[in-house]
Amino acid sequence: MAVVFQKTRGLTDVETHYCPGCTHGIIHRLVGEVLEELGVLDEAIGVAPVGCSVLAYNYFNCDMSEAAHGRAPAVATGIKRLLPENVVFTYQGDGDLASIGTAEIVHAAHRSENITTIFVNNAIYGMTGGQMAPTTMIGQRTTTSPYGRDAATTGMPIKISEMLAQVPGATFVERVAVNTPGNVRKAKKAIKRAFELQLAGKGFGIIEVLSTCPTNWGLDPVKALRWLEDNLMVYYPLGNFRDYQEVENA
Ligand SMILES: Cc1ncc(C[n+]2csc(CCOP(=O)(O)OP(=O)(O)O)c2C)c(N)n1
Ligand code: SF4
Repeated sequence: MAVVFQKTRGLTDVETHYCPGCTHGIIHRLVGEVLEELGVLDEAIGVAPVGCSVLAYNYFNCDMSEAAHGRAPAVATGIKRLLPENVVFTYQGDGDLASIGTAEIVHAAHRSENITTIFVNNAIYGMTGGQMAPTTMIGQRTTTSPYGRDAATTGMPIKISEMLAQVPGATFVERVAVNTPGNVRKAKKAIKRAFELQLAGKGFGIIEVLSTCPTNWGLDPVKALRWLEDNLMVYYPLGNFRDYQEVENA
């Protein structure tokens, strides 16, 4: 019988620990599929963050390293410089990348390290119990903003993609979401493009993926997808902010 669908070889057979309805799993699968389709699973080295995806090193079917909180781009820099023929990526949450790791990601982009970053923005610190992140929405209730995030005391949510699109060394910047089948397909396309650019030696690429955290948002999985669409996608518009061709023609 013809096989019409099978799980990607890019992921191991380990059952993930993610909560029901959490979209970390979809993003893992897209990265795994892309690595498999590009035929680079044997050359790929991922760097796992601190956060809910800390165990990503058990799930991706390639070599993996763990980095201290926020330091994945620095660890990936070392790996890629030592092993330039390998395909190196970081997988980081918004607490990891946009809070404690802000310096690392900005400088990795500035240096145009030839690495790919998968940035999972779920607008909250998931693993540690739902604290406010720099990406939390204004008015969003979290365990550390029980009355809702207040711009007067915490500023506005940080727009990482828009910020990095200003950095000359960032050669690919795109924001995607995984809330509908159509958007999942677009997300995969963006992830593939970023890895292709790395293979061509074109420098730093980042894909920001708007993701859900039903557990800490206090919503069921379907309502979480709606909340993502009605809130995150409004403040964080989807789209490509930078592609290598523009950089080349600038
Ligand atoms: C230096 C340091 N500070 C704080 C922590 C605690 N900590 C672990 S995970 C985490 C939040 C992770 O949130 P995010 O990156 O958004 O990932 P998510 O869990 O939502 O996927 C924090 C604050 C830590 N481990 N190390
Ligand atoms: S706490 Fe949130 S981000 Fe973490 S696995 Fe559960 S739903 Fe996903």
